[in-house]
Amino acid sequence: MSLPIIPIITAFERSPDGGKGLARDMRVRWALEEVGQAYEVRLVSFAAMKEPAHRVFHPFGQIPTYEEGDLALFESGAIVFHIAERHAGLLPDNANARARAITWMFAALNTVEPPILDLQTTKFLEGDKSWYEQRLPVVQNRIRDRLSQLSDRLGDADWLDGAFSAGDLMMVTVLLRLKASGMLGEYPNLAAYVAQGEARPAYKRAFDAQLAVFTGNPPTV
Ligand code: GTB
Repeated sequence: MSLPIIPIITAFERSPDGGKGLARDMRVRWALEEVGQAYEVRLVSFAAMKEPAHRVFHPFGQIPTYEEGDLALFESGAIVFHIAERHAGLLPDNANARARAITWMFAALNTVEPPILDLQTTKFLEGDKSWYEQRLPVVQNRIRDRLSQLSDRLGDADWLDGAFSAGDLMMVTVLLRLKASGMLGEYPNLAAYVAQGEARPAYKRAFDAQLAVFTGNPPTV
């Protein structure tokens, strides 16, 4: 009888967000918690991330990574998709509904996240540029376009397409990066959508686990 494989993920040894759950290991932790899969975490420093030992797992020297026996993955979207494919609970059984949930995962990563990342880049890396004050509202309005479209589609539904899915998990984690900006508050249904995601027990367990990296002694491997 073979022992069950416990996946190992990587996360920041010291996340720049101070434990707010904004780094991308959070979406992987959340997915694992949703499906009830135990996992271990290997914490890596910024320096270690760039070393060959980590680049074997992540060619771009980043977190998160995912190891499961002889399978090694990187890219949070691919990792969450893998978890959702291998376990029940994050993708519907119906083939069309499943395809739509996967579509929402891609929409979160390819359509909604890029302008949000642009805002972070603008704020944190371009604040000293002469054109910063002109660029900031342009970037913010690109986000508002996406939020407004997403808000229209969500309407008063709880989730994007029926039951909670990996598409919602991904979208909520992407939108959470806007929390500090106050922009989510301009779209009450999106703010409620995100709050509903955060209220899920699996989200809370994942959040607490990453916060423990800052406040206590997280389990390490
Ligand atoms: N496309 C990849 C994925 O989805 O997995 C992107 C991975 C990525 O950007 N990883 C970041 C990283 O390793 C951490 S999550 N950065 C280190 C490096 O590139 O050297 C991005 C992130 C970082 C910090 C905050 N924060 O402080 O709030 C939030 C998100």
